Amino acid sequence: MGLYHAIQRRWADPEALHAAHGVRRRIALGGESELSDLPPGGLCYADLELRVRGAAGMLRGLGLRGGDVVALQLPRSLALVELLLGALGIGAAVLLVNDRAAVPELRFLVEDSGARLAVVLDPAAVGGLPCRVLPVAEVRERLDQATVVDSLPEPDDEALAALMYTSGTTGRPKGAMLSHKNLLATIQALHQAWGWSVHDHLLHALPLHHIHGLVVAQLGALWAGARTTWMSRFDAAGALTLLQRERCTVFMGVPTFYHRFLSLPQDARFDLSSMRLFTCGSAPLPAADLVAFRDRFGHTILERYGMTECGIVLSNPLEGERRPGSVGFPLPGVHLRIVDPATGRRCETDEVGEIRLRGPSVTRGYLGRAEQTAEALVQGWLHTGDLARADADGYVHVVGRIKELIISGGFNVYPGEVEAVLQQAPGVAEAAVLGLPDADLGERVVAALVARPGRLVEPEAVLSFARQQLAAYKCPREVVLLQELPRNAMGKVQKNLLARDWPV
Ligand code: MLC
Ligand code: AMP
Repeated sequence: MGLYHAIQRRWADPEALHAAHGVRRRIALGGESELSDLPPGGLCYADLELRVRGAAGMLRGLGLRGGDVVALQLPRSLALVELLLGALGIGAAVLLVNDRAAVPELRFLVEDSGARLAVVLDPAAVGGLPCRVLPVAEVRERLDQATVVDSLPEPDDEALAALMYTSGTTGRPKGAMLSHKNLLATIQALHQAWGWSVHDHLLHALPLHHIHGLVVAQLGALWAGARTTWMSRFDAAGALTLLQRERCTVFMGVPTFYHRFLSLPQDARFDLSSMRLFTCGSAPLPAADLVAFRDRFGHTILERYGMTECGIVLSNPLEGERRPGSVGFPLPGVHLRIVDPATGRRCETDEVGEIRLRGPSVTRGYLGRAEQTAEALVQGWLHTGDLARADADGYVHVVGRIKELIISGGFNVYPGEVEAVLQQAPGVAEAAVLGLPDADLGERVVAALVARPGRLVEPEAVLSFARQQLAAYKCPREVVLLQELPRNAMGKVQKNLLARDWPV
């Protein structure tokens, strides 16, 4: 089953969507498009489908075929959805790129993925790479003039649908290969578990280049035949105002979103009576925030756990207790083990071990990275690098990580990637990057630097160098200069000491 074909069949089948009059006349997408390419009242499903078939025609016209990779670096827009579904429709795979990625990040992704076509904001950024380049500025006109394709042969469900890049411990990101089947498994499991229906109305404020905003939120809503209202940049008061005004039913966020709701003045009041579901994930939601949100806004946030490599795999229940500090239970079809990472022994109740998973949503590996694939996937089990315990009722609680990962505002930051950049900054000999607790962002990125002998290091110069190389959320918020980094007997930098004594 191809992902677009499966979605399209649902739109065509009113029974499947429990809609007496069919879903096609309903509004699919509305709200703020950063390219201003949505009609004022939003776009209905029938029109969206026609446009996707136009995008398929345009992509074919540019020489794209099944199996090719298309890199899409577009801001939130109808064009992005058309190209995404059009590419899937012709059996091509998509690579979604942050529209605020730094130039070296974008170049790396386009090159590493072997993209045949790159739709990018600034064509100069990918100059010299062996792919066809289409500037975003030209996309709308091309899509509007495209010839609609009638017949789209269905890709195999094992075919590559998306390359989703996630960083590694040693610097460069690696592309998790997700098949049509992988993505469908997440979408279908959540459709059941979260009770999506054609009557739902999602307020969408997450970035569209990650599994959360793209698959869980956007494709989840399109699969359901629900309505989506877009918000281009999240702001807390604006989001609650929209939930109230648009009578939305579903909202999905990272913990920072909820922290910002709770930081609004106490006298800010919103009518959230239309809402049926607030979900949270991508980083740990403090139990206190779940409780405070319930007390103040009258809704119990449903926390769930996932990872690019496997989609969403654990979730608190829709009906029944949503336990604060817990990510709930495995979704149907997901096999979970919590094991002692050193021995592989299964942990007892309340004993902390690594989360290992297997199931239909789990990636087959990283593009062109056999070694890292073999480390992450052992006999079909995904080693997540996250630490958790299951309580006596089976609720899973994520308690930490084995992997060196900072999650800031719900975005993953790999210290190794940032250190590699900082070490090339003027005058810098060594860099250690770590995450410190932060009420708003969960964790904030900070760096300790050591200068080259006889060289002066200007923190401002280092930061502006980093800004050229890295997306803003990866750049350190604080920098300290040290004579040397604390190391253990093995020579390994003791980041725990840096964190304990910060600002060292
Ligand atoms: C924000 N920043 C970005 C960015 N969005 N930088 C590059 N690309 C983007 N898309 C930068 C801001 O410019 C700022 O840097 C810094 O991040 C911190 O942001 P802030 O100024 O404090 O706030 P804000 O810009 O409002 O961003 C906060 C946020 C954002 C919460 C809105 O972090 C966000 O959208 N987070 C969602 C992340 C997400 O969707 N993750 C899902 C991963 S999938 P500066 O220097 O300009 O101040 C996954 C699997 C799963 O994990 O389980 O879901
Ligand atoms: P990514 O690689 O961007 O998909 O991020 C996946 C990582 O986010 C996981 O390995 C976890 O560390 C983290 N994560 C996602 N959801 C949760 C959650 N609800 N609680 C704690 N950590 C989470």
